[in-house]
Amino acid sequence: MAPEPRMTRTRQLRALLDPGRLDFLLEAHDGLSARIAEEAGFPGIWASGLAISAQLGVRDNNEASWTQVLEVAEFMADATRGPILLDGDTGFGNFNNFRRVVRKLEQRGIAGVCIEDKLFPKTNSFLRGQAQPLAAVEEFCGKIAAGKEAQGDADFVIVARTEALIAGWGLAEAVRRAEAYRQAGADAIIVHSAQSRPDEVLAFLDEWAGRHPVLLIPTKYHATPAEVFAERRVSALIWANHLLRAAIVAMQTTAARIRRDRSVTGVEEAIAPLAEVFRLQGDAELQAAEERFLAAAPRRSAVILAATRGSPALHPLTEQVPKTLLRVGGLSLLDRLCDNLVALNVREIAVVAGYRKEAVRRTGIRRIDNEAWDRTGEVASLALAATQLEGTCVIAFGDLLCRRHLLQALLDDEADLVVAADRRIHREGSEPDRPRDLVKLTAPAPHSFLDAEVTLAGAANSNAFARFDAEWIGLLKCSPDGAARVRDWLDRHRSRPDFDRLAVIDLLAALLAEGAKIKVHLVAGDWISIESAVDLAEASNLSSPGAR
Ligand code: SPV
Ligand code: MG
Repeated sequence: MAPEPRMTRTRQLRALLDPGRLDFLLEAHDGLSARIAEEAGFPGIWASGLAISAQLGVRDNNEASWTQVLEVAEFMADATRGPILLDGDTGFGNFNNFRRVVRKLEQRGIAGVCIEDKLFPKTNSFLRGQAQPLAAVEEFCGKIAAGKEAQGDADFVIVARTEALIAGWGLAEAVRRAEAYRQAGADAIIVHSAQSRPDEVLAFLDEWAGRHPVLLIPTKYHATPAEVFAERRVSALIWANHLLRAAIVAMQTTAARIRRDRSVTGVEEAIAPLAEVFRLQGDAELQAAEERFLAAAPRRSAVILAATRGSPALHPLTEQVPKTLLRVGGLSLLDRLCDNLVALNVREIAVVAGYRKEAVRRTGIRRIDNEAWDRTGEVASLALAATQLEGTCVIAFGDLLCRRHLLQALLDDEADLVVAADRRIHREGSEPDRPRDLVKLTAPAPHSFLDAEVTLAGAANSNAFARFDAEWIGLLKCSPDGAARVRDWLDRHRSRPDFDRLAVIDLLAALLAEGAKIKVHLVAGDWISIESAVDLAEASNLSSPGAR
C-alpha cells in the first residue's frame, strides 16, 4: 500500500489549533535546534524572536532585519518536516510590510506567523513591559486582514498576540483586542502575561469562553500544570526560550572548564560526540545519495611517484623531507599537485613514497610505501600502485609543478594514452646537461603522437637533443583502456631482470614498441620539474596568486 501522503506543514499547524487537545510547541532558533526539537517529538516549533536574535548576538528589539530572521527560519524549515510558527514580532512594519512577510514565509516553508500588537521596533515583553506602547487596534486589525488576504495557502496560520496584559491595560482591554483580532481574521489568539501566577491568563480564558483558539506562552507562570490549561481548552502551550537557555548554560560551563583546565579532555565526556553532530546534520542521507548519484560519475584516479630524495643538488633541502614536500609559495609540491587534481574531480590519489615516507601525510590520499626506493626506479614504484590503474588515471611525478590547465587538457582528451610535452627544449638558457625525457613526434600539432623513439637524455648524450622535438613533462593520462594496458604491461614484465631500474619513459618506449599510440599534448611552459634550488626559485613564479 502506498504510504499516506504527509499532511502539509500548514495543515499540521492548523491541526494544533484544535482546542480539543493541548499540544506543545518548543522554541528553536536555528536549523540544529529545530531538528533537535522535532526529534524530541514536538509536533511544532516556535521560532522565537528572542532566541533567534540572541543566537545572532543581538537584542530582541528588531536589531536583526526581517530578512535575516527569514534566513534563519528557512534553515529551520530545511532541517525539519513539521510546522514552524514564526514569531513575527510586530510584522516588521505596517500592513504592507507584513503581507510581503507572509508571502515570503510561505515560499520558505514556514507554516504560520504570530504578530503582536506593539510598535516597531518592539521590545521583549519581559523588559519594561508596562512602558511598552501598544498599536492602535484598527491599525493592527488592518495588518491581520492584509496578511490573511496575502496568503496563498488557505491553511497558512496567522496568530494575533495581544500585549494588553503586559502593558498593564487590563483584562477588558485584552479581551476587547482579542475579539477585534478574531473578527479581523486571525486564526488564533495569544494573550501574553509576565506574571508568575496564571491568574490574569485564567481570567482571560474564562471571559473568552472558547470563542476562538488560544495559545499561551507560560514562561513566567511555568509552575502551573499543563492540565489547568487543557481543562480550559487551550490549544497549545509555547515553551518559548528553553533550548536557547539550555545552550547558554552548556556553552558557558564548557568554555569555563576548558579555559581553566587548559585542555578539552575534561569536557569530552559531557559534550556531544562528533558522530552525533554528523548524525544531526544528516550525513547518512548524503552518504546514501553519494552512492546513488556519484557512482555514475567516471572514476578518476592518480598515481604520484614521489619515492626519491632528489638530486644531490637538492640534498641540503631534502634532509628531513622527500623532494615532493619541498615548498613553493608556502605549499608543498605534493599539496599543489593534489589540490589541482582534486579540483579536477580526481578523487582517488595514491602517492608512492619512499625516502622519508612518514613525512608524506595528507588527508584523502593513499600512501603506498616503496621500501626499496633507493634501489628501484619509477616503474617499480608505479607497479606497487598497479591497483590504482583503474578508470581514468593520471600518472605524475611528485616533483612536478604545473598549472592546472595542463592537467585539465590531458583529462579532457579522450585518447587512451596522452602525455604532455614541451617543445621548448632548444630554447636559449636550457641546460643541456640536466636529465630530460626527450621525445620525437610523428606529426605536427595539434594531433601529434609519440614517435617510437623516446629517450632519457642526460649529460652523457646531450648531443642527442638536436634529434628530438620535445620534452615529456612527467604527466601521463590513461583512459580506462589505457590504464588497463599499462597494468597489463606491468604484470607481464614484472619479472624482467631490469624491471627495478626502469623509468616511466622506458615504459612509454616499450608501449610504443608494442604498437601503442600515445598522443602528445604540446605545451609551452607553465610547468617545471624541480631538480635544483634554482628550479625552486623559478617555481615560485608559477605558483604566484592566480596562477593555476
Ligand atoms: C519570543 O520568544 O520571542 C516571544 C515570547 O516573543 S516572549 O519572549 O515571552 O516575549
Ligand atoms: Mg518575541
